[in-house]
Amino acid sequence: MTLNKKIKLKQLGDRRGNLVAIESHIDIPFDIKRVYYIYNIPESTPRGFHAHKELHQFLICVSGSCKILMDDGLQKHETILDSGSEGLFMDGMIWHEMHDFTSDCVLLVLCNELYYESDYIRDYNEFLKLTKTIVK
Ligand code: T46
Repeated sequence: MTLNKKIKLKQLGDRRGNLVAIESHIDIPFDIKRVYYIYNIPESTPRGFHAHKELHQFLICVSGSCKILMDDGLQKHETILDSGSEGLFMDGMIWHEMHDFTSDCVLLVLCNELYYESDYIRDYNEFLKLTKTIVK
């Protein structure tokens, strides 16, 4: 299974600047139910360190850059998000960490579900145990 599910988004910009539109089931493979964004991250402050049981997300760095480390229990992959016209699709059961946020980073995240803390796995050993019960 590939962990690097980057999707290129169509740039609709012109000489007045950039514009990117994201439509459910056209540009990303789910209905958008929630949007959140992360910004103003202090230097050298990592975030994440969890997996979601079910949640599907699409992450776009609309300003600046950050690194995303993904781990499915078998393999790890790190990627850089640094473009407003490209996003990373992440389905459930991927342990992820975000590192090296630039001071101007704004990480926009689109989700297919509302916020449920019960969907988070915040303990890495518990995550590993659960991945062993799933046939990939
Ligand atoms: C993820 C990565 C990429 C809410 O109340 N509602 C929300 O929709 C979200 C996303 C968070 N929260 C609360 C939960 C915590 O008390 O906001 C607080 C900070 O969340 P957290 O520590 O989980 O933040 P990150 O940056 O570690 O993780 C976030 C998302 O929570 C997570 O789903 O995949 O970004």
